[in-house]
Amino acid sequence: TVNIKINGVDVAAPKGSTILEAARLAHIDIPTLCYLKEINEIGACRICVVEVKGARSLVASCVYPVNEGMEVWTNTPKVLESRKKTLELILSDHDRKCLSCVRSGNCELQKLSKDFGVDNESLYDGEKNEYEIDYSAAHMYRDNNKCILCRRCSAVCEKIQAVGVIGPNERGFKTTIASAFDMGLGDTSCVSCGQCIAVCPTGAISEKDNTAEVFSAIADPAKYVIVQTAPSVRAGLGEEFGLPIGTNVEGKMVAALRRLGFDKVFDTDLAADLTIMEEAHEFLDRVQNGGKLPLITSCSPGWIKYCEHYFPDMTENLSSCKSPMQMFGATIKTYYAEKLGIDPKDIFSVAIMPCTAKKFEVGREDQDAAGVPDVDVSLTVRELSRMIDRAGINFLSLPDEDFDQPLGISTGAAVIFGATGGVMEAALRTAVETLTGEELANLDFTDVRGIAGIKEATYNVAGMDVKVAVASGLSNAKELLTKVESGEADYHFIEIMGCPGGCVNGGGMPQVPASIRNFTDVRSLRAKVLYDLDSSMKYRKSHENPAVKELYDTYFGKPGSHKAHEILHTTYVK
Ligand code: HC0
Repeated sequence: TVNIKINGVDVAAPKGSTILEAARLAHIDIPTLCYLKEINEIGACRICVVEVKGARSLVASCVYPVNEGMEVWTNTPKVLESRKKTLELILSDHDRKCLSCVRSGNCELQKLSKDFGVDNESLYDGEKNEYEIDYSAAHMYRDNNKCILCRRCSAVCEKIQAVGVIGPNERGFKTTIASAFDMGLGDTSCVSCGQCIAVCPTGAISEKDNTAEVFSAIADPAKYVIVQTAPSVRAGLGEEFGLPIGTNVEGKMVAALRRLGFDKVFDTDLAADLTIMEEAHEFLDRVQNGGKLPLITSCSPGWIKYCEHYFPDMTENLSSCKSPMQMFGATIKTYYAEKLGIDPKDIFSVAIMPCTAKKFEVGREDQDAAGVPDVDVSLTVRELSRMIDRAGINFLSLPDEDFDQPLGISTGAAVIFGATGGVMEAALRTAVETLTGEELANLDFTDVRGIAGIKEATYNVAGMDVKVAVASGLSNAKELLTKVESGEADYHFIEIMGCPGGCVNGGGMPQVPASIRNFTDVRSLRAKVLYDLDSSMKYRKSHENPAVKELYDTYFGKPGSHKAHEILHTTYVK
């Protein structure tokens, strides 16, 4: 350890710590703006400056390492004045329409301005840049008038997602975050993962808001409006209403959706079970009949788009299964429409997802089993919370309610889809029992759990060594697939999720400010909600789901049937 003094108090910090990290040990939060741990450590914005005895000027605490005997002051008038001035300078080229901003109330710039006593936002006004808003992408827009050039978005895009379609253009006062040649984002190979939205401190990047369409559909007496909710939504929605990260709000979420006026509130988890039935069948079929291996999961639309753009030769490895969201939508507009005697055109199908790429996915080709889109609108968790607020629903005081039946029945295997490794574990539970014909003694495949970017395991199943791998975050996917392409690795089955940690850390989840994100493992806290649910559920294997059995008995026949293929499977483009 290294012994230092912060504001006169002795602190022993691990060697190699930054002043920012050491200050946390002394119960002092130094404010940051550009700093994102392991993603953007550039010490550029100067909000985190502190005084260090003997240093010629204020230092950026996010990148400055501690040394034995160092003396640091985090809140002298000089420090506080410097932070205030930095904020005033940022605001001098910021559009400041805070009242109508999508981030009003959880904007990091707004909070810092208040904390540091900015009392004249226009103090340094002069020439101002004016930018057109970029609406060209299917899932989001970029408003550079609100961009503070922190580079958190471009760092996550390039380093974590290996996509790199946005970055700084021009120099000095003219610097903007944009795509090469100022192309619209929709014209680039952006994969719609939304990780840039998740890390943006201001309202410069946001999902396209589709809430008005949903309010209209609910108000239209001619529409039968059905909503489904993804596994991770229950593990994140509570944060929007002030609950701690890692709170399960499944019951209140269902109650809120019912009060918003949806005709049926169903669970995407049921379709996750259906996906496992189809995908496990596909896997066994490929193994037994010499099909293309490794089989790679296809439920994460950001990953699918990445594969199509960056690994086009591997699209044949992708499972032909639609994602659970799309399978659910397709089942609603075929099986359920028939059951209710409603024309699928009169059903409006809404999905609540922790994902922005799902907004792109709903419009993909070959996602319209009944001749109309399987899913009409996909909303992020943030949009759902906006709807709940707008409708005046007091979320925290709601009772816990259950999903509607029969399409609300699910299993533990399904709910863990939201965490990296969950789809693999769910598939193994079903594939192993199918292959061996015996009941598993232990359902927990712990080797594929946890937030490591790449996980590998080998399981001996009925005499065969099955090699599996799991990757989340697209730079990890790239690393894994590069090894597969070169022949360095030979797996049978791979799960890939576009976002690091899986859907629990999706681009459509509540935005967690850097002040929390830098010191808390948000992914694990949210994933724990799903694993706790799994271990408490009556059914923990997809093939045990009674609603899924009923669907096969009365409609699809068996996994991999012709009808299942027509409705539940899809194709890809190279
Ligand atoms: Fe996911 Fe899904 S698990 S992609 O991460 O497979 O978004 O939560 O809904 O479709 O089920 C997201 C989450 C889903 C789908 C499921 C899968």
